[in-house]
Amino acid sequence: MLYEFPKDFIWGCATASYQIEGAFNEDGKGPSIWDVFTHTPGNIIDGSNGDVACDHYHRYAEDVKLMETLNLKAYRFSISWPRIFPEGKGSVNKKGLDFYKRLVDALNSASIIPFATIYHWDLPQALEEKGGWADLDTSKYFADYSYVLFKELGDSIPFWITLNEPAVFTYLGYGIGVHAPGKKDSGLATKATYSALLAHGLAVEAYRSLGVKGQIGITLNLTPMHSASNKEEDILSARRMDLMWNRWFLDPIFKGSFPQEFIELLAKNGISFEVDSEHMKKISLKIDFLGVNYYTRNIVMYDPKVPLINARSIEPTTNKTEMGWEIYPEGLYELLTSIKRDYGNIPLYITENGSAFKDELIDEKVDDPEREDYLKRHFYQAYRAIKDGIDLKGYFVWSLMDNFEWAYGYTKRFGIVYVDYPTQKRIIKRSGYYYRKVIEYNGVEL
Ligand code: IFM
Repeated sequence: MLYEFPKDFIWGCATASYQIEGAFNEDGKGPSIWDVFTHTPGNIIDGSNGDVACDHYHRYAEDVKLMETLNLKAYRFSISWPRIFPEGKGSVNKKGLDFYKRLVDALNSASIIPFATIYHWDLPQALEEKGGWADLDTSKYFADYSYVLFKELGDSIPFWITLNEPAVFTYLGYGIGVHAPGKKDSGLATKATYSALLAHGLAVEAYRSLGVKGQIGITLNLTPMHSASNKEEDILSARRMDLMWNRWFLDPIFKGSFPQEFIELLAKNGISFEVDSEHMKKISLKIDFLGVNYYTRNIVMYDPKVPLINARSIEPTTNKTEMGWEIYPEGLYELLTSIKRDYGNIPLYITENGSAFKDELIDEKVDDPEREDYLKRHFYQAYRAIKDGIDLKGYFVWSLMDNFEWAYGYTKRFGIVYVDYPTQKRIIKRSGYYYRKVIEYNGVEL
C-alpha cells in the first residue's frame, strides 16, 4: 500500500560545508576550528581531515546534477563562516561569497529549493581565539555575518536555518572536548549554549529587519529520552537528560525561558548561569519553522559517576547502525507529536535523518538494504504524524553523499550516494534509487 504525503511536501537531502567542501585554504578562506582540530594529531579516529573531503567546492555543478538525477525537490547545505569572513568579522571575502552564489544559482536553475544553514560548526579560528562560543561577542559577530548573507543571498534562498544542533557543538566542543575546539569545561559549555541561542535570536532579528521574502528557523537535534527502568533514579535521570539535551534549547526559543530545574542543577554543581531579559526577548523571537534532526532514542539510567546529570545512555547491543545508535523509527512519531503537545503546532521540517552502515562497492554498485529499510520505516512514522495533524512540511535525508563524519573521520558512511574518495567518483547506492522512487510517488510503500 502507498502511504501518500501532502502534495507540496518537500523531499530533500542535507550536507554541511566542512563535511563535503574541501578547499580548506582556497580563495581566501580563513581557518576554522575544525581545520585546527583535525590538524592536531589524536583528535580524529582515522587521522583524517576535511582538507579535500568530497571536493564539493570544485564539483558542486556535478553534485547539483546528481541531485537532479535523484529527483530532489530541495537541498540543505551550510555556509562556511570563514569563507565569507576569514577572520570571523571585518571585510567580506568576495570569492567565498561567490562560491555560494554559484551553488545557489545552479540549484535554482535546476528548480531545487535551497535551504541554507548559516552555521554547521565551522567557527572561524580567529573568533575561537577570542573565546569562541563561550564569549558573548561571538553572537554579535554571528548576527553581522548573517546580515551579510541575507543581503547578498536573501533573494535567492527562501529558507534559512540559523544554527545546526547547538547542543552538539556546545556540549561536545566545549564540555567533553570530542569535537572542535576540544575544550573540556561544563561551565564554558553552558556559556556557549547561551551565546549560541543569543546568536540565533540576533540573526532572526537581522533577517526580519531586512524584510526579505522567505522563512527562518533553527535546527535542533532532539532525542526522546526513555528511562531504563521504573526505578525512580532512572526516571529522574532520563528527565535530566531530556532537560539538558532537548528542553534547554526548546524552552528558551518557544517559551522564552530556560528550564529552572536545570538552572538549579547547574547551581548545585557550582555553575552559575545568568539570564538577561533583553537577551531572552531576542532568543524567543518568533521563527517560521523548527528543523528537527532525528536519529535515535536514548535509554537512560542513573550513573553517579557522570558529572552534573548523573545519567548515561545504555548502548544497544543489537538493532543498531554503524554509529551504535538504536534503530527506533517510532521515536520520530513520538518526538513530532510531543513537540506539538509541549510547544504548539509549529511548522516542522525533518532537517536530518539517516544512518551509517558498512557499505561495499562491488562491481560499481552499492547494495544497502539496511539503509533503505531504515529510511522507509522512518518515512512511515513521518506519514503517521502528518495524518495525526502534525504540521510536517519536509524531510531531508542525511546525507546526500558519504562525507567527513567529524571525530569518526571517513570511517562512517551516511550517504545515499557512495563517494569513492581516491577518485571522487559518486555512485548512487540502492537507497538513493529507493529515495528517488519515494519522491516520484510522493509516498512510501509498505
Ligand atoms: O554528520 C552529522 C551532522 O553533521 C549533524 N547531525 C548528525 C550527523 C550524523 O552524525
